[in-house]
Amino acid sequence: MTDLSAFAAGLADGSIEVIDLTSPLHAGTPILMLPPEMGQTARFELEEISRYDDRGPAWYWNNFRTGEHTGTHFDAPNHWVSGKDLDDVSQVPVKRLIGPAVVIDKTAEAAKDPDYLLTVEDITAWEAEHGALPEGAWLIYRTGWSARGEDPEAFANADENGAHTPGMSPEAARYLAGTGILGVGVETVGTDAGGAFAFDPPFPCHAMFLGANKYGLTQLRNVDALPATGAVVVAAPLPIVNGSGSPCRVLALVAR
Ligand code: 23J
Ligand code: MN
Repeated sequence: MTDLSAFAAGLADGSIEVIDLTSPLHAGTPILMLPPEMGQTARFELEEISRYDDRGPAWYWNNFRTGEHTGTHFDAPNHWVSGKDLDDVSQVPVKRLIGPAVVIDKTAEAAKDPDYLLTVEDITAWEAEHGALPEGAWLIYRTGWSARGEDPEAFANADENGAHTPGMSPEAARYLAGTGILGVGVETVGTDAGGAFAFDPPFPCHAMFLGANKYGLTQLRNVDALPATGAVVVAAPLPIVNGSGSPCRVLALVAR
């Protein structure tokens, strides 16, 4: 048996489980809100073309409108000025959409402090326990935030000072940008913390990861079903030519 036929057999008999890390995409899916003077991303919207009616008697179909960065989505390097000459979402090598997943769990910290920032010490402590971050890995930063995913207000967690959602420190972003990981996947609306507009540099995860030809995955669900190491994550953004990102189906494969 080849490795690939063993893999197919594992999928068929359930010894390899497929877990959907994607949030459902609908008009109520939370979106990022930037300061009002800035351009805003669009919500997801469906526009019915026909539904087994006189516009099309035997078929149902829709047009849709959405921001590239709406819902569970992929950040391509050209999304940020630091990566402006790097790949658009259609140019990302497909080999770099799939990799081993490592999970750093800061659910308890984020429950106590919604502005919790992952530190370099958190990452080096994880590495002391589990080994160095593997080359070509997706780093999944688990915060428990997806429990708020169907409540846009709780998900944004904003007050007069802006959003209070967990993220990573500029130093942690710099540290990770220097590793061989593919990118980071988060449960929140974006890879940066809610307060990251005011960080130095602003939005450090976007600035450093995308500038280092790495990627972001957002609004992940079900990451509590992943082991700390050993899962494989597959990210499938649409190949939008010149696109800066795309809504994305994200699947994890876990051995049971
Ligand atoms: C544009 C500006 C700031 C941010 C973002 C987009 C995202 O989070 C995103 O979806 O890429 S923080
Ligand atoms: Mn994005």
